[in-house]
Amino acid sequence: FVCEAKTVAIIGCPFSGGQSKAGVDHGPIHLVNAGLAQQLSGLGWNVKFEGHHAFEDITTQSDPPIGKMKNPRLVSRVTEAVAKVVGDHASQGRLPLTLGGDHSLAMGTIAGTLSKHPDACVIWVDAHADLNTPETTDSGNIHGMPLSFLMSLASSQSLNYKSESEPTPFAWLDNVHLPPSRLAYIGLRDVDAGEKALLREHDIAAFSMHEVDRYGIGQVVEMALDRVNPGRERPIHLSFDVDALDPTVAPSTGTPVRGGLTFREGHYICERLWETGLLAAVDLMEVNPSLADEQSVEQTVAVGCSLVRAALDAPDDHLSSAQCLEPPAP
Ligand code: HAR
Ligand code: MN
Ligand code: MN
Ligand code: MN
Repeated sequence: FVCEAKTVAIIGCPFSGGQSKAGVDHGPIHLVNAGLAQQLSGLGWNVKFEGHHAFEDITTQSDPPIGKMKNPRLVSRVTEAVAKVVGDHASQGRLPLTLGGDHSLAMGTIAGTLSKHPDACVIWVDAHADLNTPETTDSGNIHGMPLSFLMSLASSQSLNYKSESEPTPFAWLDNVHLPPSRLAYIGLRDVDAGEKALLREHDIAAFSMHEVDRYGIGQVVEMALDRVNPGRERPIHLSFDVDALDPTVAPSTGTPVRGGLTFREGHYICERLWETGLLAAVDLMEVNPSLADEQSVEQTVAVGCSLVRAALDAPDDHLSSAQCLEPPAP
């Protein structure tokens, strides 16, 4: 797999139903208004952007919780629609860039990627594991659960949402199975007890901030790739939650956690994944322009655009090897 067609499809997803704080649905609008499309054109990309997906036709009469899950029908329908949009763009040879919105959207984006590239792997950059099942969740917010659905952990572990009088609204995911061996995390530092048990049980590659400190980001990205993409031939789906960055770098987000990635560490991940030539799709999630002062919002939106440019080969931001200086003699 090589992503040759330099066409990026921006999929703006103003959606907040996977969590309870207002404003994250404004994230994609702010990112686009900051000039993201023009910035990507400036990098030589052919940019396809036809307005944000408002999912207006998706309404649910009533959407009471199923077990602890909040807004299950709405999240299911929106993510199913996102999966189709992402899958269609990928089939047309475009690189889907999805702007969130909350991270429940990744249920759709990754399902969409897998529909075109069944052998894809996922690099999930986040302070959180987003691995809860409908049983292990405390909050009931589905943005803390997308990976359990994608890896079919939810249906095996929590049968009680299937035994409701109606069938699970997530039936559309029944044929989507991301193997746990094809997921690697970078940046974790706020993982629930139930999630830790699942990480262990399924032997999932998880590089927390402890490993970033210990090995450095360069080593961590290689170790992550060695786990999920040892032959460096699988397409890579990058799902970047902006809260992976330290709150001093990206303050405008719903669930900030101190001790996060630096500006450079976040960018390095994006640059290195682009450099593999295997990047198949990118998500940028959880930018919430309602949760900070104006300057912090501007900063977070600018960092978000900058991460996307780094993932899409911003040529000015790193020197070609020919221009690199020799390292100093020891
Ligand atoms: N683990 C907690 C929960 O399940 C918090 C999840 C917060 N998630 C995000 N996405 N911001 O990473 O609710
Ligand atoms: Mn706004
Ligand atoms: Mn997340
Ligand atoms: Mn997060």
